[in-house]
Amino acid sequence: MNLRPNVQTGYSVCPHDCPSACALEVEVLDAHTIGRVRGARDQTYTAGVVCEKVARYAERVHHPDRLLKPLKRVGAKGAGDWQEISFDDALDEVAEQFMRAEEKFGAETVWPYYYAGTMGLVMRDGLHRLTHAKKYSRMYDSFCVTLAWPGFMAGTGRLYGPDPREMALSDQVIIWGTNPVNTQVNVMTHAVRARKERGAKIVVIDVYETATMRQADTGLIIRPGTDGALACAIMHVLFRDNLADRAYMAKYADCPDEFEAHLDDKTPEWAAAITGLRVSDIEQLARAIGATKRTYLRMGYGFTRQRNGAVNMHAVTSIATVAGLWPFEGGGAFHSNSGMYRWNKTMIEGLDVKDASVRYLDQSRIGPVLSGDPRDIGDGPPVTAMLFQNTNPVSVAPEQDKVKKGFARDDLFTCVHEQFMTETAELADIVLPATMFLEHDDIYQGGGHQYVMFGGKLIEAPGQCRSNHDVICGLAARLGAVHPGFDMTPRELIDWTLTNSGKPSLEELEETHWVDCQPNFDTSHYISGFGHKDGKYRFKPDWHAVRFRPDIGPLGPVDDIPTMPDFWDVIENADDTYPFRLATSPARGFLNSSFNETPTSLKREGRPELLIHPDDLDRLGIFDGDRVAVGSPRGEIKLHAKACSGVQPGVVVSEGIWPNQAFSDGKGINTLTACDQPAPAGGGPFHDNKVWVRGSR
Ligand SMILES: Nc1nc2c(c(=O)[nH]1)N[C@H]1C(S)=C(S)[C@@H](COP(=O)(O)OP(=O)(O)OC[C@H]3O[C@@H](n4cnc5c(=O)[nH]c(N)nc54)[C@H](O)[C@@H]3O)O[C@H]1N2
Ligand SMILES: Nc1nc2c(c(=O)[nH]1)N[C@H]1C(S)=C(S)[C@@H](COP(=O)(O)OP(=O)(O)OC[C@H]3O[C@@H](n4cnc5c(=O)[nH]c(N)nc54)[C@H](O)[C@@H]3O)O[C@H]1N2
Ligand code: SF4
Ligand SMILES: [Mo]
Repeated sequence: MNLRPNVQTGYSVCPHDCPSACALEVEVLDAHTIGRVRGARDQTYTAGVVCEKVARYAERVHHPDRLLKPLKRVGAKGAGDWQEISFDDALDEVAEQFMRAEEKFGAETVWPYYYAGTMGLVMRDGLHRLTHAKKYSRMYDSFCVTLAWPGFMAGTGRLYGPDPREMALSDQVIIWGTNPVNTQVNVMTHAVRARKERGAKIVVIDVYETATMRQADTGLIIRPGTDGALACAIMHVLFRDNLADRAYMAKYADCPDEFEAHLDDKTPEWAAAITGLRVSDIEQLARAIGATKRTYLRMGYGFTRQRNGAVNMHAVTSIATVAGLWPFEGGGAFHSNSGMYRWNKTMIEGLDVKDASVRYLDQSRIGPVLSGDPRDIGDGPPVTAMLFQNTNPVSVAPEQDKVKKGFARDDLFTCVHEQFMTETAELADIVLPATMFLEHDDIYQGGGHQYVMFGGKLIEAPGQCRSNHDVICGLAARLGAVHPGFDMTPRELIDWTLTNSGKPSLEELEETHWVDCQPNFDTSHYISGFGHKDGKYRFKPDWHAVRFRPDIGPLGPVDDIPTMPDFWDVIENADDTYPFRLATSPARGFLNSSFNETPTSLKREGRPELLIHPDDLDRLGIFDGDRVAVGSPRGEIKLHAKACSGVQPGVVVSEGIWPNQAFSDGKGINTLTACDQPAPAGGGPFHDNKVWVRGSR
């Protein structure tokens, strides 16, 4: 989209939970209003491109349903009866309820709960400061990355990789278990550039024919949770056909001979039976990798949202070591650059007042936690008071039946700080209106790229909206929480954090808008060694040592993890009662539960649907468009069937996190998903569900 030359523009950053973290140029029409939004052209990763939903951000900022005033519940929970109150009265009320809860049960009864609705460091992570200063229960942030990151780091010892812009210099880009056309559009910019300029091939591996796969040269539709088998068979062929880079491994890997022997029976035939792929497709992909040093494995989160997800991530990453791809420009394996920024977050998060003896509760297990599950609560106090920022668990958290039951508890007080009346806000006692990113200052980092960026306040907030920082500081003052961070402005916090993390000052960053933090070529490509002490890649990781948070875990059946890459069969396999496997993949128009309020997104997505193979429809006597019931061991929902030949029989896919209310019975997709803390660090196995499907009136 072109910006109009006669309109003032400002620089900003997309704050949403997306690895692309796009640098933005925003038309500022007046002190309260924005116009068009476009990707910043001079930021070399964004390169002028943003997704559709953010190009239309005016729809969200100026949405008629934005929360503008604090509200206090007057009727029953969830009945929708609210009374307007002043912001100060609302904060007084929250503080009083927190103090009362603390008096009764101790500080750990209060559980501040947040996530990445904004990725700004100050507004996302500031809630920790209140948690630590007050010794409230800590939250273990397991929704998203805890299966993926440990899997990558198990092998490499670090969480970063070859410069993502090098995808454009690659001869083969393998987009593995991510759907960037939907979820991080800029991957496509660089992958497609490689195809245009170098004739590179694009390969996509997913459980159904995604929009990304439709743009690929080769698409492999795999059974959910079986990527470890595919990776092993690829590496088997590399060894078998002398395409493995033995010289590279001799220098850079821990146990190549042992690994070769381990892979001996992991044949393409073996993997074909597990993955549902053709032997010839596996052989062909393996040979293409063996013949192409400039192969860039771009690994997403999607294929790790399985109970064996960390093992699968490690297995796929290992391909780059067996084939010796790492040293080459445009080659190697990339998942995230999140580990390279080396922030000092003491001031933002209050790390200096953190007490390691305070319990943590697992974000994904909010349902069981609120049900008082002894596995989570143990001998500790029940959770009776909560504050939510940047997250909408009453849509996005697994085991929704338990989540909703928990929120309905009369002895639970909740304050939700939000931009919209989400399903979580609907069940709150106090709702506070929040600013959007264009209305406050923050800094952001790329996960899928390498920039740190400043997004300054460009317009005034509407109504009484306050930033997360304002709310946290307002509560801290009332609760007697002490930390210098509560007395700083967001700009001061940003400047402190930048300068204490070896980055340019805020003043400099405002001038340049962004700073490139990619480590040098030899470091990014692990030429100067992998992140482990001996500098070697681990085919045989110490899974006990692989943590997401150093003070938490390991979790799950870590001792059962196979010692080397394998198909680890701990997924929720289909059986007679639950004959299908369900993945709950992202919708293009929504971002998690965000944007499910904007008109163009709603129009694009239509209604909740279940993609199912036509043969399965026939077998079940169901027609395209029929209403169907779907059940997992956790619960049952109703939505509409959509015939899809781009999925294996026996596998079903439902795109998007719609509100529960968008489904016929008021039960959304996460009614079906689970939270049983897979090894080694927990996490949401959102795409790993066994289900039955039946016709339904
Ligand atoms: N439009 C849009 N953008 C988003 C989001 C969104 O909801 N909508 N969510 C944002 C967030 S929070 C995140 S973390 C990122 C995540 O973005 P991604 O890394 O892309 O991860 P997912 O969105 O979980 O899933 C990606 C793909 O993995 C596929 N998949 C599921 N199981 C398997 C499997 O076992 N093997 C393989 N090979 N593929 C599998 C899914 O079908 C899906 O197409 O995207 C962000 N961007
Ligand atoms: N079925 C299924 N469920 C999933 C997933 C899946 O693939 N399938 N993906 C999972 C993943 S990866 C993730 S990350 C989670 C994400 O789930 P959520 O954490 O709920 O993610 P978002 O929808 O990105 O953001 C939540 C809310 O943050 C609010 N918000 C944004 N900015 C601010 C701010 O500055 N202040 C305040 N106070 N609020 C703000 C938005 O209005 C939005 O309602 O969902 C998980 N749930
Ligand atoms: S692609 Fe991701 S980071 Fe970029 S504008 Fe869209 S949601 Fe934001
Ligand atoms: Mo996520």
